[in-house]
Amino acid sequence: MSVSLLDSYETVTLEDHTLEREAESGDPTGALSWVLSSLGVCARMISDTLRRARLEDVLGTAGQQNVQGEEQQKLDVIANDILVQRLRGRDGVVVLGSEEDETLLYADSTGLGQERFAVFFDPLDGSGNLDVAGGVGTIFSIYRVLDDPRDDYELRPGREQLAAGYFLYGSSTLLVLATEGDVSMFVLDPAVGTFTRVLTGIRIPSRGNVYSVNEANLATFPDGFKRYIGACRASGASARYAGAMVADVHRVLLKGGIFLYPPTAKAPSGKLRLMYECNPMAKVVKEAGGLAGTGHGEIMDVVPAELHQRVPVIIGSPENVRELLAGL
Ligand code: FDP
Repeated sequence: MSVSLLDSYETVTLEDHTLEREAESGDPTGALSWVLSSLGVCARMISDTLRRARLEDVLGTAGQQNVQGEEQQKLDVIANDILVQRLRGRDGVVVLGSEEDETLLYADSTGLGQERFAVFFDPLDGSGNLDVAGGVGTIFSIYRVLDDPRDDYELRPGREQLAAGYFLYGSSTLLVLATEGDVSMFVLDPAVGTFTRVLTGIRIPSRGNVYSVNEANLATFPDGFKRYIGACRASGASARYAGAMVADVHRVLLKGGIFLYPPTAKAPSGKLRLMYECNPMAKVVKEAGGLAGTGHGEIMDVVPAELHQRVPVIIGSPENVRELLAGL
């Protein structure tokens, strides 16, 4: 009897996966796969920088604020530079929108097979966790660009995202990627240097007993949110809050439950940003069978007015989200 070891080497990398999905969708140009592969390289560079941050003394503040008046960490700046430099030179990427940059950036690119993309990102979400080695992430959102974007690219609702997802730099580095009809998860294999697929066709549990919200703000939440959180407490649900949207939504995606950032006295329109935080997370959760709203409609239906727009967020298992919305 001959023994074959081939099965144990049968892995699907990020690049295999995206090429497969492009071929299935009747668009086998490989153009999107090229952009995602570039994001994968950025994430490997950011992950490596994070793991060495304490050793190389790149923790702490950069001594400047971003456009939204938030203190920038040195690592926010490094992660942003990595993404901007690599993506700007990537064939097909013509528009970039970052949390750390005031305005959209335009790149000269012809595009593979004339496919052109706009990429939005939060380079380092949850950067408040950096000094304590907590989970942080990179969130991204990709749109197809149809017209000549130079100087007047029009921001579009999340429903038009072609792909979206996040890298989570936790005990391992992983990627969750949402494309039309699929959510898959990849883990960075540090020995080989590839993102290897570990789950595909992810479905969020229809209900969960975890609620994830900064309860310190409870006193200034609108009444409907207060009542919902009171009901969660009374029902024996568990509270979990890492303080990084990526880490908190990732738990909800896999285990079920709800993640909230309601309007508060300090942030009357909510704190989290539509284009590079809420829309991509909404796409991930919705493609996995969950729901994502603002309290006044679906997140992905919001027509963006500006790059750094904020919205309230209610995201998670369908039964939990419906229960909250019913009481608003
Ligand atoms: P951070 O400011 O540390 O980058 O978008 C920003 C964010 O973190 C989210 O990742 C996180 O969910 C939220 O802010 C935490 O805000 P609070 O400290 O107000 O709870």
